[in-house]
Amino acid sequence: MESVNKTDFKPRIEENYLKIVLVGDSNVGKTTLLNALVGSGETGRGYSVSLEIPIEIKKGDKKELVVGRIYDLRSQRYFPFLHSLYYNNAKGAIIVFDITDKNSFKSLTKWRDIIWGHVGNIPLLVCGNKTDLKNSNEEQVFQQEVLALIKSFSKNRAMKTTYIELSAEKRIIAYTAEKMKKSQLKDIYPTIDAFRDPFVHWIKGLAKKT
Ligand SMILES: Nc1nc2c(ncn2[C@@H]2O[C@H](COP(=O)(O)OP(=O)(O)OP(=O)(O)O)[C@@H](O)[C@H]2O)c(=O)[nH]1
Ligand SMILES: [Mg+2]
Repeated sequence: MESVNKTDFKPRIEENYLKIVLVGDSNVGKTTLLNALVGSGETGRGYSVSLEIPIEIKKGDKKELVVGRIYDLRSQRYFPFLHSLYYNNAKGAIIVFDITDKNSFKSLTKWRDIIWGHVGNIPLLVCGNKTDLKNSNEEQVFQQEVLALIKSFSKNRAMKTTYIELSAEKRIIAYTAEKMKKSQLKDIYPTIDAFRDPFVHWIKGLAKKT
């Protein structure tokens, strides 16, 4: 008896896109981060490029396919006038700074204000990049400073601001503020999938919230 249409019994899958904007001062490594999440190669051409990270989440008894789409402006310094369009409809934002560049750390508050000014208080993921240069640079930003600032960002917010310290160039995750499984707490993530893990985790949180 194969007459029943089996697809009727599959869980309903809905496709949603979550727009995530990537911001931060020039030269902090935003494009390098996007490329690291892709694994290799080009993410596209034009003034803005995007990367899609599909994830599956459960809402009640229903499964949903959610696609996190991370946008990067190519050399944003040339396109400041695009900002309003760029932020339109964003559901989350990744703010990158360079742990060896204090000014880029000081800019975090500016970026938060720009984002929240355009689209309201969407969740933020802060990335401290270039952790591979930590030991060779005395000007570095200390983790306690970052965590204190992030805590202040998280006050009275539905979703806490998260912190990840990483090297986009070497594809290393050095620290995540989120509690993760023990197997994921190694200093060096050997594969692309593992490098993506904390990002996927954050996007899942975003998807559940929206
Ligand atoms: N050592 C080290 N260098 C990095 C890392 N990530 C990026 N860089 C370098 O930093 C420079 C800037 O990187 P980009 O990814 O172009 O920076 P961006 O934020 O996209 O810059 P704009 O597009 O101009 O805003 C490049 O020379 C990268 O090779 C990292 O994790 N470690
Ligand atoms: Mg760039």
